[in-house]
Amino acid sequence: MVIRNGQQTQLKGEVFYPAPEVIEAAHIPDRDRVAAEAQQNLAEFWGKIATENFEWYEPWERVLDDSNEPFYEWFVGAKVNIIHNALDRHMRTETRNRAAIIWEGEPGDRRVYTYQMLNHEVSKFASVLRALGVGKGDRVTIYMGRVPELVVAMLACAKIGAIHSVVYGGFSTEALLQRIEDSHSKVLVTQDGAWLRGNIVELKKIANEALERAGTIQTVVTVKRTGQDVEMVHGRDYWYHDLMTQPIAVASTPTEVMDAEDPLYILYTSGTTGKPKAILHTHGGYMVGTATTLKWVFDIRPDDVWWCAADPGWVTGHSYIVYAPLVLGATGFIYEGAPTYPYPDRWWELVERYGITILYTAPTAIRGLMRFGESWPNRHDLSSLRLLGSVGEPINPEAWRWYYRVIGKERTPIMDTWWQTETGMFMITPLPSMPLKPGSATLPFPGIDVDVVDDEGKPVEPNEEGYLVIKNPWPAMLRTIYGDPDRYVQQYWSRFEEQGWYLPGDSARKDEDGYIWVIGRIDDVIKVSGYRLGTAEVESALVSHPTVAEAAVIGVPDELRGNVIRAYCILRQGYEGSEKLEQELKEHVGHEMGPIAKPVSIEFVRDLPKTRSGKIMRRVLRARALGQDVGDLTTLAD
Ligand code: 6R9
Repeated sequence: MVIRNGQQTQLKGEVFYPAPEVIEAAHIPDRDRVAAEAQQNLAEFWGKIATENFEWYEPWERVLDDSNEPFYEWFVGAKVNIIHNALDRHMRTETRNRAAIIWEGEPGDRRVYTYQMLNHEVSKFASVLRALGVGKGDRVTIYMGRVPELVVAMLACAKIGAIHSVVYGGFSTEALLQRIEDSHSKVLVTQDGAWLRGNIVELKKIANEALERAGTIQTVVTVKRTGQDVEMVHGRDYWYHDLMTQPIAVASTPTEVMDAEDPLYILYTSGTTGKPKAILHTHGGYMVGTATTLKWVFDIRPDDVWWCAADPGWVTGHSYIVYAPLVLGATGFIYEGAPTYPYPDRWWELVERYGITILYTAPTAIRGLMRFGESWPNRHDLSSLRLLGSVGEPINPEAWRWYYRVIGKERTPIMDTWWQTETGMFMITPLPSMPLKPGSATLPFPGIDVDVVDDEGKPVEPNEEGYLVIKNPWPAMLRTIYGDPDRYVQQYWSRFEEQGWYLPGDSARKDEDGYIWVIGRIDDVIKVSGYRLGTAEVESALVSHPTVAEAAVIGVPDELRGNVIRAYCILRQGYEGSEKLEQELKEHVGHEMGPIAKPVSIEFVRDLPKTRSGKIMRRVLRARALGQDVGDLTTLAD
């Protein structure tokens, strides 16, 4: 039984009610009250939050400018730098001596950075970047594993007003090259290698390969991590530790005063067609949106040890490993390696050793750990945990229940947060005091107006599937696609142009209690182990092989990884499909794109189903692969 809007309501379906202690202990506002406030006056709602919780060099003239929609602007006219809030201001309080980052490497080495130490390192690297000619608005590509220097590099860019573009360390040559070229980055920050399951991922070697073909990079800074010999190009390549001991590394580097709407970073993500899109986020609104959502949803307190187990190279890491926790002055934990290395209890050992209080991860990781059974987590004292979280794809109820029972010991609510690279912050999510339904991300965050609608934009009946739409702007929203504003409008705002709604590209259901159940992507985006990939990228990697004339890929459901990729290839004349070629093509995709993009199977075909205008009908391939009815084929060409 819960009280909502002053009335007692019995929710339908499988419901988990939070224990009274959880509700009482939570330092968070009452959801219904704040949601009502936000609904009454959105600008006032965010304006009040922005005033009370953040420091601005100069105040804004307007909280929200919607005069040029969909190019919304937030905190217009304000001067700020997210680094001032994430580091500088903490130097004046006792937060200075608190651990900002507790880190453990895969081989078991450990480091702790207090806020003071992190600020010192960031300031020095910021001055190194300046000395290398990086200025406000310049792009810096960062291609690294999960090491503290990755966080330092991001923060150092932000401090001097440069725009970072982090490329996930699991990506490979072609993916890195494309992202460097598209962003016209001047400087690349990388590392010799990253540890993964006891092996070295040779990041510098991959970077060298990409740089043979990329013209814009003038300087490469390499962090020494794994220690093997790497090729350094004279006059272009420097070691991080060398630069940081030079006189150019000055600790008193000032933080650049930025406009609230100045770019903070770009992050490439996969879209419907073509090459990945550079999603642009800004200093002011992004800071307000990410820190507020983290504070309310995970109820972060000074004595917490927050572990967001995502990779910093994806948006989850940007928002909730790097920026929001630091802005809140929280202590975050980062682990470098694989969850099951060397044994399947590595994560649980870490929870115990560091007294992790909140764990935030992806369903695919939970399913992966679940496979090894309960005895591994049961060997460890997990009683420090008080909240759990999930992100990246819908969580299947079975994994939810296991996470809740085996890891959370039926004490810790699970925050299933729906959001995207584009939204920057949690959009549909419970707060710890809310009743939960396994598999549902529950209700929109206060101030977010979400609905599920049909083709015409009419709300669908309860439990019917429809388009998920967001009806109003929010502070951490993407501002544009960097370098391609038309595509920004086309991609996100054209489907329901008349209504002015944002289209996330997901389908969903809303149940009779208003709880939202996200079903999955309605476009050509595939989520493999929670990682977002585009069919077009994998297809172009396949076609870049000399034997392949044409390729189509689809995502099919997989128990462990959520989805896996299946590919269909038409070979060039003179080539025959074989097991050997299939293997070679998989390796090729791995080499070009990265291991996560490798198809599980490749079928050699003579033809692909296409519309008369030549678009591949992946829906038909998917239906066939799943043994389902292929549906309406009237648009099929042949
Ligand atoms: C944060 C992140 C975004 C897409 C999104 C949706 C899926 C993310 C989810 C979820 C169901 C959740 N997604 N969280 N689906 N429940 N809690 O994952 O960003 O990589 O841009 O992916 O991920 O399909 O549209 P991103």
